[in-house]
Amino acid sequence: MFKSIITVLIAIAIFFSFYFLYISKRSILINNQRSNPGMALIPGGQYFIGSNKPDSYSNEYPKHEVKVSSFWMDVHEVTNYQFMEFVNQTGYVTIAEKEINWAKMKKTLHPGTLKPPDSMLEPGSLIFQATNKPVSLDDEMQWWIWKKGANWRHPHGPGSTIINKMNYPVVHVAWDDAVAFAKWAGKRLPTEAEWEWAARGGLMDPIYPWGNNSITKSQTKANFWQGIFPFMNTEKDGFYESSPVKSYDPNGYGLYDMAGNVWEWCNDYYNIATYKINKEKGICINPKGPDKSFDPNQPDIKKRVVRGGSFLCNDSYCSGYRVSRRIGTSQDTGLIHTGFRCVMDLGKSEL
Ligand SMILES: [Ca+2]
Ligand SMILES: [Ca+2]
Repeated sequence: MFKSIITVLIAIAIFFSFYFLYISKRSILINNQRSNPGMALIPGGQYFIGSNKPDSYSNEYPKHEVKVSSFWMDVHEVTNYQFMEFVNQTGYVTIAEKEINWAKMKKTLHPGTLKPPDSMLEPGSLIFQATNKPVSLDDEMQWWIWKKGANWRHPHGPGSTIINKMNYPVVHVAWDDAVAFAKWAGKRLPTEAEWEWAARGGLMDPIYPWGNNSITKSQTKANFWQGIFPFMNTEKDGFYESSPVKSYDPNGYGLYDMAGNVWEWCNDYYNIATYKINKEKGICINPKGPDKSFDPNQPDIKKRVVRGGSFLCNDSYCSGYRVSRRIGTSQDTGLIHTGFRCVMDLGKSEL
């Protein structure tokens, strides 16, 4: 009897030792949160990435199990102010600010691709222009136009400015620009698996970062396109294009604009078949994406994954604000609705 009481006491002591170790590690993490201002600690976990819901796109199938480790994530998209600090300190020049080197570009394209007009090779970027009537949505070049001189400092081209938009997300940044910023900041771009896990905000299989309430029927929770895309925008959410970061409620992890505002670059190459390939592997631990990109519609273009949708998304067109929605974007292309946020691995003392 006495021996069994001792055994129970030892078991209780061991349990509490581990419990207090866990609590102290947790408090270290919480305390360290102060040392990573502007970032939220995203606890690691295991989940089924992708979607099999009726409104899903084919590249979201099949759902498959992934496991991600804990990491830090910027609570908002990188702002013009943050990007300006980076440029001021490093002299970095974005891709949209440089002339396109046709000889170099040609090597990455399908043999026989014709040289575009010289005007298309001058520095510039893609901006949105509403149509003057409702149009069919099968040709996006109806609302995208190449604007000479458009870049992160001049989002709508020469004459436009970000002077009063320091707390807006930086745009017209290509994937390489985002990677350069992340390195300078001592961070990195999130993987697609990390991004989706974080967007879910701790909820079980939600459609949106806030849960399952329809984006059109619930109180405004994100900056997207209301009305008839790309013709008429009612601006019910208050913004025609991008909005200052943190304009809407955060998700369960304290992350803002994980739906809408601007699309966010992930580190992964975009391959339409990534999920099918990963499903065969069993549980994918911290998946980093495929070795190369592949989009059957544009097989010669190197694409990276972007997530979260933008101010141009609505249900009739892309529904990019769904947590599982994924598209590929040419990695050297800047767009007026694409930005990014960064993540950081936990330090050794935090593991
Ligand atoms: Ca809007
Ligand atoms: Ca966003």
